[in-house]
Amino acid sequence: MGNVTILVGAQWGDEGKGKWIDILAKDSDIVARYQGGNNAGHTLYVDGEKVVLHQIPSGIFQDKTCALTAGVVVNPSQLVDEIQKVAHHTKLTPSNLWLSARAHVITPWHIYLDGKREAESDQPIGTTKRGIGPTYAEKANRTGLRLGDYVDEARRKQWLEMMTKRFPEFSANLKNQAADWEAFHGAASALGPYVVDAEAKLRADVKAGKRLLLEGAQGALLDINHGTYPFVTSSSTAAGGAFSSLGLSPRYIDKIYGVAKAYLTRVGEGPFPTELFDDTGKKMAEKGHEFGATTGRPRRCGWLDGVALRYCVDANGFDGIILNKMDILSDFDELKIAVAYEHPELGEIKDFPWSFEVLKDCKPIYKTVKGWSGDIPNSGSMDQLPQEALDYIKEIEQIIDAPVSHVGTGVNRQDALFR
Ligand code: 2SA
Ligand code: GDP
Ligand code: MG
Repeated sequence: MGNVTILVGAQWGDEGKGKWIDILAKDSDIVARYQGGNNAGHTLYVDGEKVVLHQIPSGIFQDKTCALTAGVVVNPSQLVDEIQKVAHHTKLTPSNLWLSARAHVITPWHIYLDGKREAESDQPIGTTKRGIGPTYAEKANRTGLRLGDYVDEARRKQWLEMMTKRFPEFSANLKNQAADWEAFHGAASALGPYVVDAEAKLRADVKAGKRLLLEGAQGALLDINHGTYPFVTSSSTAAGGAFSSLGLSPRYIDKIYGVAKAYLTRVGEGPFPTELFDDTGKKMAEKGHEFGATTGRPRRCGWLDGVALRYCVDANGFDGIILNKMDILSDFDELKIAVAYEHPELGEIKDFPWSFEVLKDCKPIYKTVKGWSGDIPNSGSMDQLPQEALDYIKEIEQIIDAPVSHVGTGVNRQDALFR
């Protein structure tokens, strides 16, 4: 049996990964992020205080060693701010925070390009405008700036000179966003001591038997290869992406968990067959406080999509689904789960389509179950749930062909039910 556990968002992000990483980190030695950047917003409550983490792994409040590996993109000045933000709880030092020298760096230029593309495109993606896409594009183009080079002043300057030669707009950007560039340069000396060969350190520890927990960001439906392209993020969010980012053999895997909301949300553009535009959708958004944890944008809400979730189970090999925010579904007369789609030309579709052009015209075919009223128990065993909630879970398990292993019942680390 391996000693690496992966926790992946099983929908379009914001399933509650932060809270669950905090819970699962208790039984881990190291927690690592393997993709994404400060587009992520992972919310947890520590002693009643709300903390939103964007780059630091959510295991930090269990005092675990934290790492960002090669597949992550890093906003340096924002990371320095975040290290300061958590300092009153956990002091991060080079011994408990490892930043991969191979991770690519987000610069003010990439943030500018992200905003420009969104503004000029006739099909905007609804990005977080954190420069994520342009930074990964630069990486794929083999002209990116890696963290190991960024913290070396001479190599950082060399990269800037190369960019100035390549892009006439680059010099203007250096001037127009002088304050951002100043913060960018200013963070290099602060981050320098944390930048290491994180992958080599992780490999050594995993081989020595330490338990590693991998924290996915965004969600499997936003995966660059397997998500609802082009309405996706620019990284490999799914379980398969984790090992490539780590430079570790997949043979070390133990468990893969998928976190899913008991309903569904999406922030940004792109098709969402079970989206609700009525009072039921509004009720979910209000009760669930569905606003982006990074941008504050309202999240779109709808019923659980069993077709999409079954696809994610299949594409990630989840051992268990963590069904989160179950408390939000109390006091709905009935609950719906999409079991298939109806397409105007293709008829009934049971498998999640690869094309967003098809997905956008799909109407859900629902299975309706009875809801429950009143609060559900906060902690303990899943058996204590009202019969209707147990029936809802059973129905989901049958539709997605995977077990629900945990249930989320509130924002705190103790708000969790176990099988
Ligand atoms: P980007 O910025 O290039 O990664 O955007 C591409 C798409 O990916 C979506 N995306 C997200 N979806 C859900 N949650 C994310 N994090 C924040 C949160 C979002 C926020 O925790 O709430 O605050 O708005 C996240 N990050 C990226 C994005 O909406 C695009 O659809
Ligand atoms: P992440 O990106 O997957 O970590 O999720 P976000 O932090 O973006 O969004 C999840 C939101 O749901 C946060 O505001 C959490 O505090 C909240 N949350 C997490 N788990 C639960 C739960 O079981 N019940 C309720 N009501 N809220 C939860
Ligand atoms: Mg989030």
